[in-house]
Amino acid sequence: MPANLTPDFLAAQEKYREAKTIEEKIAALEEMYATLPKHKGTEKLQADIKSRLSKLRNKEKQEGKRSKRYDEFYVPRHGAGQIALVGPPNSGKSSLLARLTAAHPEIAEYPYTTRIPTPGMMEFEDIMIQLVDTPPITLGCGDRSVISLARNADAIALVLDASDADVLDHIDGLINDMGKSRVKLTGSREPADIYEAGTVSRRTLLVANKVDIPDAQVNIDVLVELYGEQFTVQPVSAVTGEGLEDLRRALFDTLGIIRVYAKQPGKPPDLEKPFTLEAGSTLMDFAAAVHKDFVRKLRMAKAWGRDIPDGAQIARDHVLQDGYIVELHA
Ligand SMILES: Nc1nc2c(ncn2[C@@H]2O[C@H](COP(=O)(O)OP(=O)(O)OP(=O)(O)O)[C@@H](O)[C@H]2O)c(=O)[nH]1
Ligand SMILES: [Mg+2]
Repeated sequence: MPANLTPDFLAAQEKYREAKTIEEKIAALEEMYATLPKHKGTEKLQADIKSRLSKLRNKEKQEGKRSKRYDEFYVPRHGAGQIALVGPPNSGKSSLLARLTAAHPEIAEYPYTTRIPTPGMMEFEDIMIQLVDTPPITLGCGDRSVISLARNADAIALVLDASDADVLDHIDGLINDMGKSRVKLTGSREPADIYEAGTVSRRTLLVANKVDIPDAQVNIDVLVELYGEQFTVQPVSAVTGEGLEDLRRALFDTLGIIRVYAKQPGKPPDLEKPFTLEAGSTLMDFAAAVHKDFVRKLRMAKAWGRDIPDGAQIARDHVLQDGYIVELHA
């Protein structure tokens, strides 16, 4: 590996590693190529990037030729994160999307109403989170297109009809079907790490909908008993609105992100538009998000947050918390 790779290149390489879709991979490789110093020492790397790019472009063309259904199941990510609402027929996925966002999905008392994914933006305090309503998953049939959408999302909300006597079969079946397609559902308390080669983990929230129906509470008690250790179970009613505000926060928590507010020296902080970072991010991750030049130029930083004295100077590897205000000095 040539020693003189620039921070821009390394940042693009990191993007490539994290890229989930072909489009994201191509964009990251193009950026890697553009930021790679072109000299004899990097010739092999240049060739390697070019060959990966051409393979991915071919693959993109091939997939473009597939049916329209494929495209309809790719939902570009917007806002601070994307959460797929997944579940059995009639559990209330579309009703929840309609309640939490400005989207107008079709809602009906018969099953299999939703045919294609429908996105909507949910406000949570000062950020927007994208929710994607999906067609129902029929147990055992492992609908590949919904599962691959869930795999591409940042997190998953399993929407269950808590009043349904078969709710336990549904959750077992969903976890099983996802597992067969190599998507491991993890609770919000576990690290969302790669589980094993070829398998991705996705943080998952269990949404127990229809709590307004009298039979629901007994089932929720059993759900909490069996799955409450691993997953957060959020009771809600899309009809009465009970639990909806708690659901917004639970969805935010499931994403595993923090909000950090930038402050320029001598000016008040920008409390309107936080940066969103993965939980566990450090000062340097924040600096890179504000501007790539800060990765090289940062001299020191002051911060305000619940676990530190006001304006404390923090180290480069200091782990930031949700709500931090950070002042970077170049
Ligand atoms: N009582 C009650 N009914 C609900 C609730 N949420 C949804 N429903 C009803 O359940 C039925 C199905 O709702 P949808 O939102 O279409 O369910 P879905 O999961 O999107 O259904 P598919 O698209 O077929 O998978 C509709 O008749 C809704 O009015 C709820 O919290 N309480
Ligand atoms: Mg629906």
